[in-house]
Amino acid sequence: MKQEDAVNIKLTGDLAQSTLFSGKTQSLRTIIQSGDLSFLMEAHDALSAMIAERSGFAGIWASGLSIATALGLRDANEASWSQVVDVIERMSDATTIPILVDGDSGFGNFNNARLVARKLCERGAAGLCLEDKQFPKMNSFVGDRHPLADIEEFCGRLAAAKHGAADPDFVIVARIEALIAGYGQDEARTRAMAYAEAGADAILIHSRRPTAEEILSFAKAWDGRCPIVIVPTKYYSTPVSAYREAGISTVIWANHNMRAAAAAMFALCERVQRDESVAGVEQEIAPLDSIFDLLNYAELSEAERRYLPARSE
Ligand code: SPV
Ligand code: MG
Repeated sequence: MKQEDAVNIKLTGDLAQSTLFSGKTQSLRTIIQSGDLSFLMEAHDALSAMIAERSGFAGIWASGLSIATALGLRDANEASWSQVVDVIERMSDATTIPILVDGDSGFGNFNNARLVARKLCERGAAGLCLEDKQFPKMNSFVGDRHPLADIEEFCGRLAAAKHGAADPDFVIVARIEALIAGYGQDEARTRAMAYAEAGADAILIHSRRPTAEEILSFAKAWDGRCPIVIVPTKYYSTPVSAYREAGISTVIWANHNMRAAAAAMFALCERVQRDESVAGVEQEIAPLDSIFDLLNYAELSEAERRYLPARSE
């Protein structure tokens, strides 16, 4: 084989897998920009990502909280950016729908943010969400110390992330933590306008109130210069029709696969430990065939027929 052909084959293989040619960045852009309310489902590893896709979700939220938890770490930047990138690569390789990655506050300053954006884009992510906090961040539902980043400095972080990704369609979402940190609507709006100006493709406005009131007031006053994304974790009982009416673009169900898995594993381990038997749980867990189906073992059998020499034994 000529060296040129070898290079071509390698390029075809690698780049066909990369986000640049997978259409995932354009798909995420379409989801976020569409006039209909869209939903992103949380996933934290390849298995949960595959299940989200199989269930019909058009896109995935790679939750920082859930990924950290699955790694046995706290959502306080204990996971390094390269650990997160490795998880995202597995999730992306295992699915065809776009992944918006929770990039916390960007793992440092503009330089860290652009490095993370570049690597995430290379490894199959469709977009990156950066929150306007300082490094190290703390989960927005834990404690009251959530120091915000300086607006101008954070605008630089957003712009650097946007320029860092090789794919111009890579989506950058700017997350506003002003309401979480105890500032009012004015501060949230000032920040949202600055971040849209800096090139954010959407604004994520976060709240930890038990009702959607402050999110809906923000949406009402917003001039629509870019789409709004929300995370109804604490205000979970508001019907999504309220978000449609408010012109919100995208809802993120942010940690529910991780919490469902934890609840199921707690219950199962407790029962098996108590009963000293798995007989009672067999009917309640995923049949092995459904796992083999999800992972497409049939394709491997087909490939064996194609590539393995037939043997007589
Ligand atoms: C996450 O899922 O990690 C988020 C959303 O950032 S939240 O935990 O609700 O802040
Ligand atoms: Mg997070």
